[in-house]
Amino acid sequence: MHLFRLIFSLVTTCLFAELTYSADPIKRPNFVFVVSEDNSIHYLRLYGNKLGITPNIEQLADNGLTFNYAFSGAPVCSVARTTLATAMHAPRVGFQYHRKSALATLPSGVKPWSQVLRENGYYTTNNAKTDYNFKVDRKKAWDMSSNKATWRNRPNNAMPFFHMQSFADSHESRLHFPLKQMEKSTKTSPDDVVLQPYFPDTPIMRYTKAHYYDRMKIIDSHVGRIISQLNEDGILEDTFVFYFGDHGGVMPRSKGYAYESGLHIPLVVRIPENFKHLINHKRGSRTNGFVSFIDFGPTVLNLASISPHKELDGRAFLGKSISAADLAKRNEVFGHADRFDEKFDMVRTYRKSKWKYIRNYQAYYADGLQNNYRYRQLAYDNWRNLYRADRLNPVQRQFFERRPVEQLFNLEDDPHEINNLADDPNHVNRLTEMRELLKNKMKSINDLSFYPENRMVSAALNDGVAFGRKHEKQISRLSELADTALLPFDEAQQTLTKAMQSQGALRRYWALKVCSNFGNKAEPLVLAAMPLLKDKNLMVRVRAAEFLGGINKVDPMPTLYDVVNTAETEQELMIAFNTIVYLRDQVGHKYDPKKVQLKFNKGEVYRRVQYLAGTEPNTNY
Ligand SMILES: [Ca+2]
Repeated sequence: MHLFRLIFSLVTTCLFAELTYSADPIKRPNFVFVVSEDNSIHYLRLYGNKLGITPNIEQLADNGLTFNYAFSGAPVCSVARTTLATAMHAPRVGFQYHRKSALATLPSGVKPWSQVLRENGYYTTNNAKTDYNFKVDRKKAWDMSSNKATWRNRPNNAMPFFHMQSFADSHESRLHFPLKQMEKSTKTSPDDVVLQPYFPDTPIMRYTKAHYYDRMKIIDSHVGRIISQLNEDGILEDTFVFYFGDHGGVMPRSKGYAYESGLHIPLVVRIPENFKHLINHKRGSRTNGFVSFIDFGPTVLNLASISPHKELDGRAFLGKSISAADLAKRNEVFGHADRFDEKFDMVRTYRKSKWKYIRNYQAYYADGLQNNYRYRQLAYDNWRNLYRADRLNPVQRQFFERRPVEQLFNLEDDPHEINNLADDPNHVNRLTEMRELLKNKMKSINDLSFYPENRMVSAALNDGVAFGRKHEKQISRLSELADTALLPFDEAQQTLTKAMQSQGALRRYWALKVCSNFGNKAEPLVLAAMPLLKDKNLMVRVRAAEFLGGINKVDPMPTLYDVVNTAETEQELMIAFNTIVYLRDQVGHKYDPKKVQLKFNKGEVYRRVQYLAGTEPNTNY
């Protein structure tokens, strides 16, 4: 009997080995992504911040390549993670809103690249966060996606794998502590932290930052544990380990904002001994080459010798045919920020080397506009209270005031993006260059944010890329109209007047947004805008009320009550309520909740309703 078992076992082992060999004749590397939530480079010693002591990540860097300039594309989870999973720019496909109010379908033939790996013989696992803004069959994208997923479950040890592991110990929610928490001391001393210059120097700010450094130490211990597991399994030197943050964060003015604090993430790639021939960098080195989340998928596919789909936006930054010198030459990156929960924005950024250009399409909304989730962090509340008490200097006040339509920063001199050079005559040429670079990028992707979210959801999400191509001219014309905000007002006036009288609702809509960007300067257009308070298109009415109420020419609320009582979709209601909060909090109009009876009152809409009624549960006190 024993002999039989032995023979059976030998036969099956040989057979199995034979099958494995024929299915996978070339040994291919494994990949592990270790992802920490919500942290920018600003919390790591590896990036020059001495309180960010993370020895395991540093050891990874000693055995790998550190990217001085890695970016997440968007400064928030679902948009960034969707960009990572698809290798496509979110506003090109229709997954730029967080959280999504509807899921986008990927263009025909495009799959999440984890699925492509899987179809090419990889065992693929995700533990566990997905947060995708597109339709996906998770059973096809991953062999396992849950908090039990691990490479250790693969059917045989010869099978190459891709494992993605997310850690939430550095997530924003970890800073949603009550005031009482500050009685407990932090490992990092609050006295030692250096606050960003736009923060008031308060005990809450200092404690929050010290506490976050402590959270990063926990992340570091998780990184160490993953490395130990790979070592125990004898596969560390067969595995590329990528450590990175899923986007920046997470003190105020980082997560949710397209500043470097929201976009500039740490990235270290450990180079395994057995595959170092694929990499043109020495272990322990650093690169200045710019890489972004769209590039991660193509990079993994390249290292696994798989060709990416031609629709993907990213390009590989490691692997055969990519030299260290070529990578170092990459110095441009595109960023975007749209709606975050119930708070709307449309910001596009372009960075080239040390120059950062920001285009605020709704510059009249202050960065600090209410977002219930953000304001659960005491530091936000603390900052806003001091603003209201008029106890801040101009740099600290900016967060709560309207923004310039365009901003230009020299990040080498001004890493915190507080000294806007867009109006500086010495930088006219640079401004023009950066403006063109961004404009070309946005045109090349047919940016779908030129449609209000309700329109995008109803018309574009079946295939955003195809929709964008079909409507390329319309998007381009809307972009030109939006850019009249960059002209002196008297040069823009005629175009805006004409657009307000256009048959096209989108032109009327954008003309009014541009007027809001001009603010009081657009007073000569008040009469032309008045009839649009009764426009047949609800969203045009919202923008008319926003412009005219924004400069105190009308009481905008009756128009807005009428809109929210008529609107039927979540997207229309979210847009209208965002305007209501802006007009109430920032401009000072009175809002009466009793005038409102909604057909839809859930999710993000409900958050606004709660906030406006003063019943938003504040967990802090
Ligand atoms: Ca996140």
